[in-house]
Amino acid sequence: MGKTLTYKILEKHLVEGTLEAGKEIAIKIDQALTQDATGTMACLQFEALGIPRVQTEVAVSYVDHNMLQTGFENADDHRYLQSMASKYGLYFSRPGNGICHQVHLERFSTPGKTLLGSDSHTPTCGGMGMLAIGAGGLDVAVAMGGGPFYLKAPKVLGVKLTGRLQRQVAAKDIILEVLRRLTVKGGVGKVIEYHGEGVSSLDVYQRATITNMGAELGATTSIFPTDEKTKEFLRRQGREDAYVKVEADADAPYDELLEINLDQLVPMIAKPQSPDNVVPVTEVEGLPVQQVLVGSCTNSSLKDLMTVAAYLRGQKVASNVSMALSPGSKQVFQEIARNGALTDFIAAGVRVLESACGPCIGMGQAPATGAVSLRTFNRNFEGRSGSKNDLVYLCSPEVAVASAIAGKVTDPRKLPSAQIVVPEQIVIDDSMILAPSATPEAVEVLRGPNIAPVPLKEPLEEQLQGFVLIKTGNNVTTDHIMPAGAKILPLRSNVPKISEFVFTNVDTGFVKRAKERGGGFIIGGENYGQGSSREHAALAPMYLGVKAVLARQFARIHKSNLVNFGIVPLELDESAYADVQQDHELQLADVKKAFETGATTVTVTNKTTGKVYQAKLDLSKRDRAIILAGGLLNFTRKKNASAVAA
Ligand code: MIC
Ligand code: SF4
Repeated sequence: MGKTLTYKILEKHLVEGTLEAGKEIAIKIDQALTQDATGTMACLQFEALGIPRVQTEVAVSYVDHNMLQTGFENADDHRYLQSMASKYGLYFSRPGNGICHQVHLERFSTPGKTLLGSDSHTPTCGGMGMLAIGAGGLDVAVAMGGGPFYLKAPKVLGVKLTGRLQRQVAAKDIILEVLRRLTVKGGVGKVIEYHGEGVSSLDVYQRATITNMGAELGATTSIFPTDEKTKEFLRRQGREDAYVKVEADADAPYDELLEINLDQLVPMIAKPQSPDNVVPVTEVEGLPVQQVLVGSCTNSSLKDLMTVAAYLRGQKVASNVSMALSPGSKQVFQEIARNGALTDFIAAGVRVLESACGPCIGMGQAPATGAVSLRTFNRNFEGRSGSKNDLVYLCSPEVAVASAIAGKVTDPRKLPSAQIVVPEQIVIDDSMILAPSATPEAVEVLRGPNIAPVPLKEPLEEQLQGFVLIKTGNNVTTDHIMPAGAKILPLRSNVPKISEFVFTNVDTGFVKRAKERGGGFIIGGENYGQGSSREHAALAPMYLGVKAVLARQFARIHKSNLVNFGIVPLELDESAYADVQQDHELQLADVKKAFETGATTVTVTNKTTGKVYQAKLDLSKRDRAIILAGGLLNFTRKKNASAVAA
């Protein structure tokens, strides 16, 4: 029988385990990426591992998230990251060079290779036929140190594309349609593999939009095969040597199948406040819009901006709309300046921002009270924009530009025809990517006062006892647990300080309660911890004394982050979840024993209601050992120490 592309790449990189869906495997990582918001922790953790030089073929430290330097904190972080990269062997993509995923796609992505990144949208490079996976910073630090990456062998969901996109229908509409059908938890435990005759009509920019936003499905990653379009993309990047043909066999055994006929697809939009709240644009047509933003790692490529420019040329942004735009990379920015698209933007009244994540992570452009904001981004979780009760809609660049001109949500098929030209020759200039030092001994790592040491946890106690600090519903995101934005992002290198903001957008009493009670438990619903890879959503609760999270079910990256920081993740059935409430007192009497004996349940006594639950303990042997040790750093150090002693 044939093989899927996913399993072909996994097979080539397999270090431990058997390739059977659901079983734990370990794979070799060829490339690693970090960004500044998760990167300072990842780099501090790498230093704590005591390995002198990164071991992956390529490792790149990007600065793209924390760019609003309203105090010394972000600037200090940038300086730390630059000196650390130089000493330990990472390339350093300077602030201004662009969003990590866009730059990595342009300058480093290589078909058939594995990429691990400390950002949930790392799958963007799946558009280049890479197996590109998002993870917590500590997992990336370990991979940079030469360790393998552990994951459950995924199921493979094949998406068969037939037909061809019609005029003004975009790649974004494909992924919005997949989200509409599968929901934000439809991809958990799966790789989404695109195939079928419709693939060849999509260029790499379009494929990357689709794989990027596969993160919103909760998928392990998404991937496309390579072909002439891939070759063409690499040729324009002056990297045709990197081309390798990778594809699934014709009889590849997909665990599940989905088919999308591109001929019939229409422009789509995700309504507030979830990326799977998707409807055809026609359903909300006419809704007055106050803000339109083009950018983010989903839709800020040269093709996207040339599309927006083509329709804006000679037009003005409506007087009720504030439109802003961030180019995905310096390459894109330089090109639009060179070919005149930038002039079209300025003339139309667009506010042009620097090449960075910007408003996507709440760094500026928070919308006005009650304002409808249309964004080409990937997430519209509550409050992520920086404004409470925000109304963020997610759409394609085509919908964004049509609506910006009209001042209301507009079906882009009403736009007049325009010629979209993506330049044949682009200027390649890597001067903003600094190579590591050839004399690392001479490099001093520069740390500012905002950079606090990574807190460590004690080994797992015999029993856990305490109060429920909060009970949440389903699909709680890491943006709910550990918000970002202009006020909080600068504290990413300082866990004691950032922990003051845990759950602040949801429940302002959480931190006080956690402190008064000396820690305790969190109760979560389904898909707990979806969204971003930020390990601060585990690290900061750990710092506040959270000992276990008992949820109906977890999102993949967050569950790993909990394990990495020694917090026990347990799964509750429906009746236990219904019974347990905030402020109840829980006792997990034999928790350590359960970890040691390989038990698959832990007995939880609710001392308030008198009920006893059996919570599911679904962790591999290695995960159990990590929690017993008090987290991955302790575990790795212990392992390294015994290796040295042996
Ligand atoms: C995001 O889009 O939420 C982020 C900011 O890029 C995060 C990483 C972070 O929180 O630093 C992600 O997607 O992993
Ligand atoms: Fe940056 Fe937004 Fe992409 Fe996250 S989703 S990497 S914040 S652009």
